[in-house]
Amino acid sequence: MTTITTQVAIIGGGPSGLLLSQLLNRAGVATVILERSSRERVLSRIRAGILEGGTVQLLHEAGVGARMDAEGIPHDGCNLADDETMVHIDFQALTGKQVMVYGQTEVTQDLYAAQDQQGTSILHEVTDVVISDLDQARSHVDFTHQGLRKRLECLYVAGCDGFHGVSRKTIPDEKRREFERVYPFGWLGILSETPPVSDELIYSNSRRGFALASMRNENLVRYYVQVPLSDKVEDWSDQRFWDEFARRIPSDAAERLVTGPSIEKSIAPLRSFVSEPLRWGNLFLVGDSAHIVPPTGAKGLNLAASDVHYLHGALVEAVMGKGTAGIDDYPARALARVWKAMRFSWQMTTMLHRFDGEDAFAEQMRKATLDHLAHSETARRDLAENYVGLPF
Ligand code: RFL
Ligand code: PHB
Repeated sequence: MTTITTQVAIIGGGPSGLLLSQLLNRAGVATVILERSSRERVLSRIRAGILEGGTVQLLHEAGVGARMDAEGIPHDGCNLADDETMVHIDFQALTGKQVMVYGQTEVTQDLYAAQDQQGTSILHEVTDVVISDLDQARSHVDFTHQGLRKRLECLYVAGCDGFHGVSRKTIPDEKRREFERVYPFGWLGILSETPPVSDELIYSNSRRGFALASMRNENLVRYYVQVPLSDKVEDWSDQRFWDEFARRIPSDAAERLVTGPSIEKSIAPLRSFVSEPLRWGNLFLVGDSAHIVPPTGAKGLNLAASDVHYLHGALVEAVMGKGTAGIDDYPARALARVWKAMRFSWQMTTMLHRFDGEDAFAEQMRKATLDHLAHSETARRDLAENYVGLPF
């Protein structure tokens, strides 16, 4: 069996794995990335759109900020609405901070380009990954690539393989504690080459259910509607989507709505999930492999970035023989931030969605929350502080 030696083996070539690898390489640490899908498939997934300031800064640190600076759109605020009210959350005035509209696809593409330049070995379409010897000085990752069984020998393993990956499951069941909330609805999202209905995002809690108007650039929109989990993409023609979306956003926005063919359409279930511990011997879980948030707070990709922030410097120190204090602290530092983003994402989800079978009390609570936001600068500042991202 071929054995490849490296310092840090990275399972998963999504944003977490690529960003961690890029930062480690720039600090002189060698990595190999194992990715289950082809590069084209990774780049075809349409996901996050909003980057916190801390994420933007970390991408600069990784040397991948140039295209983001040129093509990303800084946003100073967003809007929360119901059928009667629209509340503007002015991030800039309330916190002095902004967020950046720049798609996850673009971030991933920039990271692949940078990793190619570094000459990092990224093996695609890898299967049957088995992680072992995590309590030994040298750990191993066995896998199949191009029909051959191969072995990676390394000092540390980073589990960046998302919710369905193998890394988390390498930790024995009886040693893992999982916290989960599955929401009884999903988001149907479309991408369409049309101008945005509004300069800023609109999160709309209508009587017909939630809708979100987001964007990627001045001629590319990303719009979502809340749908029952039983719905299939095939149930939603473009016409049905546009009709429903127009009825769920504030009427003045609906009047400005420009429709067109969708170029992508998909349904994502909503879930809150945390798995502890984040460390098992020489294995560290990063990003969606350890935690999932519902997208209502735009936090998933940003949490992946904050995990990478905490871990990369700590791994550099450990690999360079400068001590293990950093990697020992990683789980506690990362989780403290993760749980606060969990709380915010859960609160935004509860505030903005209709739950099947809910009573009139739940509806009044949502109305009162929005009314409170409309009249209290303190409440708006609290929301803004969380939305732009708590400090790393
Ligand atoms: P990923 O992106 O899932 O990447 C994991 C990679 O690992 C590979 N993999 C394996 N490789 C080798 N061996 C195995 N056994 C493997 N199993 C899996 C996979 O092929 C994949 O390439 O996790 P990562 O890198 O941690 O990144 C996390 C983010 O992708 C995720 O948190 C965000 O997309 C969440 N999210 C949002 N986050 C934000 O910060 N802002 C947003 O506005 C936002 N909007 C969203 C979102 C997620 C959404 N969906 C579809 C869940 C909107 C949506 C609709
Ligand atoms: C997106 O643009 O895809 C997006 C924006 C904000 C969210 C979720 C998704 O909260």
